[in-house]
Amino acid sequence: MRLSRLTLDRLPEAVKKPNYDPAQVSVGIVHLGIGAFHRAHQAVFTDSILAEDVSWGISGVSLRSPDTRDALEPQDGLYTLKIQDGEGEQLQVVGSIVELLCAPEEPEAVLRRMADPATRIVSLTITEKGYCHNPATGTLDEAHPDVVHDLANPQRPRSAIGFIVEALARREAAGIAPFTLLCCDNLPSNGHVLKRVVRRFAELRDPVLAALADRLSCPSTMVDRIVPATTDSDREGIATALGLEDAWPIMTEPFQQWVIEDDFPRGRPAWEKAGAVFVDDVAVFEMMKLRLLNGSHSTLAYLGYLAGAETVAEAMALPGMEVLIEGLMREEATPTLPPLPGFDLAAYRADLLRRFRNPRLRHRTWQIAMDGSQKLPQRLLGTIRDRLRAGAGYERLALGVAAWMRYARGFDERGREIDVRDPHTARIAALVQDIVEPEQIVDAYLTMRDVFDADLAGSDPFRLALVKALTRLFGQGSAATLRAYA
Ligand code: CS2
Repeated sequence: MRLSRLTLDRLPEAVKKPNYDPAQVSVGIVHLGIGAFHRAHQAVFTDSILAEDVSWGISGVSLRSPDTRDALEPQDGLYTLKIQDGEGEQLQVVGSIVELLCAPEEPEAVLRRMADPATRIVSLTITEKGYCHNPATGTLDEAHPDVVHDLANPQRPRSAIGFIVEALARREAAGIAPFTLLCCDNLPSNGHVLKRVVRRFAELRDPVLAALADRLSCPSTMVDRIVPATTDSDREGIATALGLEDAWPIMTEPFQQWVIEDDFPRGRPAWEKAGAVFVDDVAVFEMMKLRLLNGSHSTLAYLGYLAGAETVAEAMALPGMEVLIEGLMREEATPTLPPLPGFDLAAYRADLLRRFRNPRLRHRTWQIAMDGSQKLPQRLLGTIRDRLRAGAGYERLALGVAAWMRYARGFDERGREIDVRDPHTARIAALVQDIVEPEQIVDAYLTMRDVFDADLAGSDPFRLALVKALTRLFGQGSAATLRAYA
């Protein structure tokens, strides 16, 4: 038997259920990128407030595969969230997603839903590469195949940006005010980045649309919750605990954080009642999270993977790793952050180390290692640029970047091929696969101007720091390099 509205009352007592009738919920939000992260984060905040206002249900859109729709539709959108750490676990069934759409198969249905007057917010978790932007500059990549496609076929878009601009055009034509665009991806000033790429795309389509894009509200947000990909053994465990099948449960940690700029002209759910924090300016929080959490995560992932650690917790247990990560955060990244009055950064860092050690989450280093070309600029390179300007050290950050260079080259320390997932896998392989000298590898990577801007690429000290770190990684391997920090 399957989890669904009909079987909700069969759930064991200990499982938290929606405190509203999911059948009464109507769509107020269209979410693009209905992956695990959204379902452990924004969908859960929304679930908490639906009892007070059923008009904020979510229409969840996949921009690529039909998998999520096909898994959740037979369950009326319901799914289980398993929240766990060393201290225990809690199961919760979430009911805020009331419609599932797959954009490539039903683009008209998606556009109709986005253009519907009841849709007041369009939110996004489409990952860094979904923005079709140049990660080093944050501007639209006008040569991106999806951008080129969507400009040529504006009514049959593929990219999130193409859908947004077409939906805005339809709303304008029908006299319906625009929705608020809510970016929930790990990008610095994510609302600004989104607005910039949407505006540029609109301008390339039609200058009238550019004026419309200028008036859009795109609050920035900082989102945080660690959400590993679901495995088959997770599914089995949930089926046993519920006594019902759930085709796609989500695993996560107790910690959750959402900091949002309060700029929602068409209204918004009272997410603050579920713990979200509304502020005037999110930039500082975003920078803190990207540089401390995500910068550490990427460093852990590349070094950990190379040293044979399958999960983040295993990587944290490698001799020297925790000392390295702690030092990276405290000595190298923290001094680059703007002041955060009243915020205890030392406690935040200690909490991050504890979260990385979470023994119950099997968060694969390989998962975090994906899309490095899109992640490194805001996670490590911006921090390094600030350290260079300040004449300060950045050895651990450089080691993280060098570990990416070693990893993305495509072979592990035993010469086995790595399944490198990155929009630029082929380009990176062509650049560096046949080179063995660390100096030449570094120089080849530094030609990637969409990752390393001209300043960084032209910096001799930076280049030398990378060569030094990469030489250590090739010469001694990752585990021995880490041990030197122990
Ligand atoms: C991770 C993030 O996969 C990754 O790159 O660093 O998804 C991380 O788990 C989240 O940002 C935590 O909020």
